[in-house]
Amino acid sequence: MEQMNTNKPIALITGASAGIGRATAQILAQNGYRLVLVARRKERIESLATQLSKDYGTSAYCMQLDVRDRQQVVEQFEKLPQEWRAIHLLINNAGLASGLSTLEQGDMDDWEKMIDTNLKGLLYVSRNAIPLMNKEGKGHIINIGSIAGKEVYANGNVYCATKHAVDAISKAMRLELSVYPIRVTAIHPGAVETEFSEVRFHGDQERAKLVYQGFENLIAADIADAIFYAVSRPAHVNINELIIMPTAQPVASVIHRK
Ligand code: NDP
Ligand code: 8X3
Repeated sequence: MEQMNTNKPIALITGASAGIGRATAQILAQNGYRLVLVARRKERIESLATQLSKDYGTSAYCMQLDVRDRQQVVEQFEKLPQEWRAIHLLINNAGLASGLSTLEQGDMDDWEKMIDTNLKGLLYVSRNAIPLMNKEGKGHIINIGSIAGKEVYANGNVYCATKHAVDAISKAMRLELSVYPIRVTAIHPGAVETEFSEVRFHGDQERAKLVYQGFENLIAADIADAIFYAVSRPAHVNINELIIMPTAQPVASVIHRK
C-alpha cells in the first residue's frame, strides 16, 4: 500500500466537486498539497481524488458533507482520521446563488438555501476546522466572497447580503486569528463561468449560457491562480483581499458584450 507523505501540507476545500473548488484542488495538488475534498456529490470528489492521485501522486480524503447541516459538519470533523487533522489551509468556497428576483417576489426557500450555505455553512466549517489548524505560522484561511459582497446589484439582494457577510466574517477572522498567526484572505470574483448560473437559475442551462455570452468571462482556473498566489506568499505577507473581475465587467452590474 502506498505510504502517505505526512510532511506535505493539508488543504481542506469545500465545494471541491465543481468550478472554483475543483480548479483549486488541481493547482494545490500540482504544488504538493494533500487534500481534504468536501462536497455533497460524493462520486464527483471521489473521481477527482482518483484523477489527482494519477496525475500528481496526491493523497486525498473525501468528506461527503452538506455544509448547511450543523450536526453533519460536527460529525464529519470528529470522524476525520488523525493523519488528516493538521490542517494548514482552509478554503471556504462552497456556495451558491439561488434565484434572481426582487425581494417583493423572492422565493423564501431560495433565501434559506443561500443564507444556510454561504453564511451558516461557512461558519460551521470554520468553527470545526480552526481548532485543528496549524497555529505555528503555517495556517491560512481563504474565504471565497464575491463582487456581490462589495456591491449590490438589481435582484441580487439576498445573495449580495450573504457575500457582504462573508466579507465581514473574513475581517473578523483576520482580527482574531492574526495572533497565532493564521493568515486570512478573502477573494472576491466577478463573473466566472462554472455551474454557478445553472444553479442560480434552478437548472435552466439555456438561461445560464446567456450570462456568459458576448464577452470573455473569468474561468475557474483564474481564481485558483489567485488563490495560489495568496497562499504562496512568504509567511510574513498576508494578502487581505483580492477583487478579480473580467476586463469586460468593470462593476457588478455592467458587462460590455459584443
Ligand atoms: P459551482 O456551482 O460550480 O460550484 C459550487 C460548489 O459548492 C460545488 O462544488 C458544490 O458541491 C458546492 N456546494 C454547494 N452547496 C453546498 C453544500 N450545501 N454543501 C457542500 N458543498 C456545497 O460554483 P462556483 O465554483 O462558481 O462557486 C464557488 C464559490 O464562488 C461560491 O461561494 C460562489 O458564491 C463564489 N463565486 C462564484 C462566482 C461565479 O461567477 N461563478 C463569482 C463570485 C463568487 P455539491 O453540489 O457537490 O455539494
Ligand atoms: C457571482 C458573481 O456578479 O453574479 O458571485 O454576483 S455575481
